[in-house]
Amino acid sequence: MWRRAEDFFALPELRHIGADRLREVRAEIEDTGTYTHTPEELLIGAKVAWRNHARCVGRMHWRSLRLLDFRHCRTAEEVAEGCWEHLRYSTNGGRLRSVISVFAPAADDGIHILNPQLIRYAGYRRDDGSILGDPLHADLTDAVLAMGWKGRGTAFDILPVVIRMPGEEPRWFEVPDGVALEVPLSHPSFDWFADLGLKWHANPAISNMTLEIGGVRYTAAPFSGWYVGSEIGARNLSDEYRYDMLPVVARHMGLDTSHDRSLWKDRALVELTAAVLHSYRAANVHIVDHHTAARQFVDHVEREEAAGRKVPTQWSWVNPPMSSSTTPTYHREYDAPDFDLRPNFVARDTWPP
Ligand code: NRG
Repeated sequence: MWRRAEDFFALPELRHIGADRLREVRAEIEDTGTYTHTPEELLIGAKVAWRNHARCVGRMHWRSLRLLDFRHCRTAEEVAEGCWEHLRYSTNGGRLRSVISVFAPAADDGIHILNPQLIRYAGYRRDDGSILGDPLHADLTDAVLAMGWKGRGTAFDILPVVIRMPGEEPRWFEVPDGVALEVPLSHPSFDWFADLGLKWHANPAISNMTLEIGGVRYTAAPFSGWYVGSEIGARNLSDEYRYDMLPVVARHMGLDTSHDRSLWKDRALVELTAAVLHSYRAANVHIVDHHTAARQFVDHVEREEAAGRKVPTQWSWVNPPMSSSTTPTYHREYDAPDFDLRPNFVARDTWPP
């Protein structure tokens, strides 16, 4: 623990922290086996973890991260309240802000938010083997149904958040009304599009990654910025194993879906993503298109390199799922992803296993 703490305090961002504080940390580790970050150390650690994370294309904004310090929460109810506060504060009525909410670190087991994100749509298995809603969350939906949750049975039911406190059984908490902002989708020129009844949520709050700072593991540390339109249009609503909407959109567009050469998938993908960007903008919910996000990321990489820092990057993750070759992220190479670099965000196993 001391070795990891020492590495952390050696970061240039923490140069101003004096030898007194280091002695204090060392004494606390000798006494208790761990130590407590000050709010300032926690925020700097979280910002650098973001900057270090090889899969994030939004890293240009790492300096603007805000911290909600929920380390005092002791019960599952208090953790759930903290999650709702995270959603209210970071969604900010549509003017999304980059926020991380940090709960108490793990002694051994730790607090776990078992959902991959704070807002997720249920996927209900039907008798014929098909799924109503988001198939990605069919297992999670089965698990909460088995725990006594009852959904309304629509294609966009928001799942409860499942929280497991150390040594306790998991418990679910319904996301309160008004906390999860959603956007109904329409298209700038296709009048029929709104009748498809599609929508998506405003806030992509990731809740299943552990934040590691200076040897301390924050197993519950949900964070969020804002969506890139293509995450929704070119993945969530279009992947065959998600909402699989391309055939429906293409048919309404009158495209020839009988062979691939008509590029009906490509054309439907563009219009679906255009609808997402149009609808979020019309609803005053912040979102970024993949061209802008890519340009910002490449600017960030160049500025970091000029500052003498590496930018470990996973090429396949920072490139958008559509039109990649029209964005600058496609046409260059990056420092190799370095998932051992600390501080960082570390992925956890999915639940249920
Ligand atoms: N693709 C996922 C969300 C992943 C994180 N994306 C962000 N994060 N934009 C999805 O729900 O589509 N963020 O913190 O802003």
